Amino acid sequence: MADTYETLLVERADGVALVRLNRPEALNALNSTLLGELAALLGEIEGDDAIGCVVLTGSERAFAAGADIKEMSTKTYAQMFKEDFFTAQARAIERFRKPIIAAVAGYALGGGCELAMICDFILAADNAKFGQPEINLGVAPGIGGTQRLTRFVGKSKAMEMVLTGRMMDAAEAERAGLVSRIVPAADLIAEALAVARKIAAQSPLAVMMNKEMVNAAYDTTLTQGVALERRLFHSLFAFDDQKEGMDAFVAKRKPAFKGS
Ligand code: DAK
Repeated sequence: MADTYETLLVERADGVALVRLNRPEALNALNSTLLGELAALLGEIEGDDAIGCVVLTGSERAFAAGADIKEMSTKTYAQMFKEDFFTAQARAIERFRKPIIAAVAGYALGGGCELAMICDFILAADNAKFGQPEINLGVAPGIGGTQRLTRFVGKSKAMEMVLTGRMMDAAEAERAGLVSRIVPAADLIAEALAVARKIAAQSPLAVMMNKEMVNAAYDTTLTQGVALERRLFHSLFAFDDQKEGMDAFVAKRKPAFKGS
C-alpha cells in the first residue's frame, strides 16, 4: 500500500516503520489532519505483520511545537465538546499494541510533549526541549500532559513546568526520567532505527505482552499489576515463539521467531 499522506512521511524497512511528522511551516504543530492521518496509519500498521516497531519523529528543529494554535484559537466550547476534540485520535495512539518509539529532536511542547509521552519510550537528541506551555495561552494540557508528566517526573517538577510553562532540556529530561537516553542530534534517527530493528526481531507476541505489562504499571495497583504479569507470563508458554526462544538458547543458535 502506498504511504501517501499530507502531513506524514513514512518509510518501511527491516520490520520498522519510520514515521516523520511533516508540517515544517508550523514546527509540526498537531492539527486535525495530522492526528487523523497518524491514527489511520497506526491502525493500518497494526494489521501489517511485516512491521514490528514504529519510530515516530519530527525534524531536527521540532518534534512538534504543540497542538495547532491557529486551528484551535477560534473554536467555541460547543465545537470542542461536540467534536470531542482529539479524543478519538489520542485513543487510537494510546491503544496501538505494537511498540512506538518517540525520537525527539528540538521542541516537544504542549501536545507535542504529550504525543511523545503517549509513545512507549522517548529517545532524545541532545537539542531536545520538552515543555507544557499551555498556561501561556490561558489554557491547560489536554492530551494527558498533567497526568503523564507527573507520573514521569514527579509532582514538583511537573507542577512547576505546567504552572510556569518552563521548558526542560534533554539533560534535565534524562535526569528526571522523562527520556530513556540522549544521543547526539545527528545520530538520533540511526540510533532509534537500530533500537526499533532490535525490537522488531523479537517475538511480536512477546513484545506486545511485555508492552501491556509495563503499561499496566501506570493503571493498576502493584498487586493487580504483578498478577497480570504472572498471567501473561504463563500465557506466553502457549506460543511456538517461547519454545523457539528457549530451544535456540539451549542449542546456542539465534532464534527465528514466527509470531505464532
Ligand atoms: N501552532 C501553530 N503554529 C505554530 C505553533 C503551534 N503550536 N508553534 C509554532 N508555530 C508556527 C509559528 O506560528 C510560525 O509560523 P509563521 O509565523 O512563520 O507562519 C512557525 O511555526 C515557526 O515558529 P516561530 O517563528 O515561533 O519559531 P521560533 O523558533 O521563534 O519559536 C517556539 C519556536 C516553539 C518556541 C514557538 O514557535 C512557540 O512558542 N510555539 C508555540 C508553543 C506552544 O505554545 N505550544 C502549545 C500549544 S497548545 C486538547 C488537546 C490538545 C491540547 C489542548 C487540549 N484537548 C483534547 C482538549 C494541546 C494544546 C497545545 O499544545
